Amino acid sequence: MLSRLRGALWVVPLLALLSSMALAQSASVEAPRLTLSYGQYGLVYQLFSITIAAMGAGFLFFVLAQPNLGAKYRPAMLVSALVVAIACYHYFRIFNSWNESYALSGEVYKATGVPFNDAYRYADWILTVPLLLVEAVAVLALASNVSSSMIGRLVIAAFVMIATGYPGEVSNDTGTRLLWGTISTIPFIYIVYTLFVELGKSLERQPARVQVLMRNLRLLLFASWGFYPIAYLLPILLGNGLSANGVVAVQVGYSLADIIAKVGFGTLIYFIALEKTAVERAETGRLETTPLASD
Ligand code: RET
Repeated sequence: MLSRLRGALWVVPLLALLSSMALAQSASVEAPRLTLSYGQYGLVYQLFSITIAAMGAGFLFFVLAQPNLGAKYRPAMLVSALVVAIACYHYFRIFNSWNESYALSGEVYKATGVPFNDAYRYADWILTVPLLLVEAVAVLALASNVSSSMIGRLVIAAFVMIATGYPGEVSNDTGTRLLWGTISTIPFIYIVYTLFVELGKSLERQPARVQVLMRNLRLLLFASWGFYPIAYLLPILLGNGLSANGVVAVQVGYSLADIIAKVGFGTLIYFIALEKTAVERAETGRLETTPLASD
């Protein structure tokens, strides 16, 4: 029953995906025609380009480095590879959408009228955040007996967080942005709190060197996840309504956070798995040599 329910869970991201696409089409048409300076436009352009490169490089690394790990840690690397592959694709779309939305006119970039599509980012999150959560819980589960029902609760919370964040993201009204942002923060706090507590608990059971890496993982997780709501708030902090600075700041914030949360997180998981593989190989080596030593 539970497994059938979990199987059906995949309908949720699909629905969320479709509704977010539909929303994007209706909402972003009303976006104000902004003018960006050469520097503002270029900063986002270069950053999107670097993000595509980072996701592509991450993909190659996760695929190629996978054989270094013990068999039980390899699926986690495949999840990392999948996450950055999905992100790489979406950043291509985001990059193209940015290019279509502004055109050089004299010394500035003027909005062309083609709306910049925020839905690519949210579509990316709706697919990658559950995968990252599954990966985080898988790392915990290898260390402690974390119940798999936790994955279900975290994934549902992630859907709610992203789906409720979207209407605020595409709104030019400060009140609407704040309202949806606040609602979205409730499941966000639930996810962050649960991961913090569980990561803390599993720390005690780790070998010393793995403990250091797990502490770094916890830090990286909170630093990167905490960045998203801050980036979301930047347009409000930088002035009323949607301003050129606000648009640039939000894209810079999300892109940097995405690189850390996807490539950085996957890389740390790799080093944790590598360390654990070494510890386990040393242990089995010892087990295998003990009978010989007593002969
Ligand atoms: C939103 C809306 C405003 C409130 C909050 C948000 C949180 C977003 C987060 C996104 C995480 C994305 C990750 C992607 C990696 O692949 C939706 C911006 C709290 C936490 C980790």
